[in-house]
Amino acid sequence: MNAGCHGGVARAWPPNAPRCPATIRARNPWAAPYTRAVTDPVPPAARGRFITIEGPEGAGKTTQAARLEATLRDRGIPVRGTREPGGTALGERIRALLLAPSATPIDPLADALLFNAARRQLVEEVIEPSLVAGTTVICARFADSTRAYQGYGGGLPLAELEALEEIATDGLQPDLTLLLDLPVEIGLGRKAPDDRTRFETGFDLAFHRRVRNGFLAMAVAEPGRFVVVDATAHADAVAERIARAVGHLFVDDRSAAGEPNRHAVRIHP
Ligand code: ATM
Repeated sequence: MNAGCHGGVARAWPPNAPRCPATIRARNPWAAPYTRAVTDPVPPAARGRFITIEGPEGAGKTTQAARLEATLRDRGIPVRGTREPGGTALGERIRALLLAPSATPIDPLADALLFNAARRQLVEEVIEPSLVAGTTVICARFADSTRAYQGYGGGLPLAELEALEEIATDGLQPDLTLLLDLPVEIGLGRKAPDDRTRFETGFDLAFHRRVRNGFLAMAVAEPGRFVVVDATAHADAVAERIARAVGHLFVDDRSAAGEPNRHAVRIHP
């Protein structure tokens, strides 16, 4: 036995397991250390973490997603940022269709189907391959947005939306969802007039309040997945809160695996 590319504790590995690419450790610092001979079968990269950022309009999701991505990258964590709707060539085209003002009202189920079509392509093309390769994915909006907007906001039955979501995502769930919460009047007030989409021009305040309350209801229902962050705070304070929550995600993971918490220090934004 020699240390190979992974110094640390020796451990048995199944004989037919795939070989470890030499770059695994460099690409994924969370990959478990172990000792092996160069000919030993080695584990695939640990799966990346899937983090989503949700919330009403004007909560600062794009800014905070970019800050978190930079923070994790600085810590040596392989990370990929993306967004919904969008993130793929098809998704960006669907996004343009969805956000453009419409002369006639668009049925909430038509909206939900289009959001899920974009989601399907994003999961298949970007999210799942990244996670499998050991890359953490940060996605600004995901399936909770469909529940909030088309479900709580638009009145579609949640069970119907969950069935669509299951088909579109193959049951993929975020490891952590950061809900950037703020009163809708403040969020909508932050939007520049030339940045308003169909969702600001075509839906009233009551709709956006139902959306916000929907997000909060989901957070209450799934406290293990959601962390609610006060998005009225200064952007630096929001980033600090997010970094704390994300740090816990990695620390808990390492601890659960019985691994030394090499990265169990605070992740500074
Ligand atoms: P962003 O501008 O936050 O990227 O989102 C575009 C809009 O799409 C957003 N509008 N507002 N207000 C919320 C809306 N949306 C849905 O209605 N359902 C969804 O599933 C998603 C992902 C977004």
